[in-house]
Amino acid sequence: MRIDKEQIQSENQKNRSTHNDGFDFLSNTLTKKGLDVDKVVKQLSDFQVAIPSWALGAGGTRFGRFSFYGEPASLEQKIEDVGILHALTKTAGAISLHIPWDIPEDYNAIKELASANDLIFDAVNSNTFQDQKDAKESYRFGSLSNRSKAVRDQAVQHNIDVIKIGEKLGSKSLTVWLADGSNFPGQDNFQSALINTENSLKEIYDTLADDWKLFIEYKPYEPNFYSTVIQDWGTSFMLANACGEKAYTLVDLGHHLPNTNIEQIVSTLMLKGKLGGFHFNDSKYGDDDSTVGSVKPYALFLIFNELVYGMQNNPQNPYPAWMIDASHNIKDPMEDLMQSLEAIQEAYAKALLIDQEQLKMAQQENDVTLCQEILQNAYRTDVRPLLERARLENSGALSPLNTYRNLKVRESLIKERGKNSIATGL
Ligand code: PSV
Ligand code: MN
Repeated sequence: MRIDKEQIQSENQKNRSTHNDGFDFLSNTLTKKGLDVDKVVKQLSDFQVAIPSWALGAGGTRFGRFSFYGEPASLEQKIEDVGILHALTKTAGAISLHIPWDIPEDYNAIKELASANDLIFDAVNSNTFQDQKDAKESYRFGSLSNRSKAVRDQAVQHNIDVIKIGEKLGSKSLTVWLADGSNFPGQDNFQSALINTENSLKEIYDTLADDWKLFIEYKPYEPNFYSTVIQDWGTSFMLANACGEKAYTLVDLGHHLPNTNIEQIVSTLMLKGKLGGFHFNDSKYGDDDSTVGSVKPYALFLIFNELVYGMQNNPQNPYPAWMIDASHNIKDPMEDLMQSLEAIQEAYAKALLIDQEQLKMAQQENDVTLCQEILQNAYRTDVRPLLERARLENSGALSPLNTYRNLKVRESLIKERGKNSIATGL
């Protein structure tokens, strides 16, 4: 199914004057403070976040999976879902495929469908954390780090195949996340595992076209609970440097131990020109994959402060690839993704309000109180009218969530796909 502009516009009409009042008030206030409001709205419009193909269905818990009615059962339907998200939010202009969960059959048809939905293909993701049907070797004891050369070769070849799929779709990057590690002390030799991983990554890296990038994701634990080969940003950074200039670290917000200062990691990586990609989600305990901004919105804002600073001051760092990496066990995945997109845009907008010059001066004078005031003044501003204006100017919905509900999108999807369709993925 597809939502057309007219449906969105007639929904917008209902709240247009409330929006205008809110926007005019905020715009006047910010303009008086010396802010270029049009520029901020434009920056928000330009900010696009990829939706992963595995996020459109219901995710599982460690103990079970409860499917959500009307889930997309094919890649085509997943693209349609991202198309709906993008039509409403104008923020989800890309899809990120996970291989082998979503291998296209007819590449031209898939590309046409994506472009009809105004979508591009973002990073492709390999999967050596699950055994594939009919695969000769098993990843039970690791993939790129495995003691066995045959297993490593299979895992390297899989990544090369994923790059080839991505090339046919117009993707420009490969994201590698490894589940490799050990469950018990003594099970593995840390040094051999790291050396094997580095060599395998180099083999993959060597096949990359000049305009491609390799993103190396890290995570401290899970699915292994004693050690993980690429456990932290430092290990990823070291491996990226060993591979070469097209290799970068990817930060996934959920992949940190509690209370880690993620904004400082972002800042360091951008200074070194090595922050390649970013996975958004939120968490309370571990890699919870909760809706972005649902638990720690202030931390997200502080991270965006560093991202904005880096984008403005670190030309050595490429523009990062943004993606939501969340899972939805009890909410409608589409609604959850809209909430995540809104939270991302909100944190970004608030970070754009920070008066960087004033902050620099306050830091210079060691006026710690003022530094905090500057950040919190920006954080406490209700920026939602700016987000609405960005969507409105691009023919998106003033309120994506309400429009989705008022247009009964999920009900139509259930009618089309049936109640029991199941999405491939986690
Ligand atoms: C692993 O936890 C991860 O963050 C990686 O990005 C995977 O590709 C994704 O989640 C889905 O398993
Ligand atoms: Mn991730």
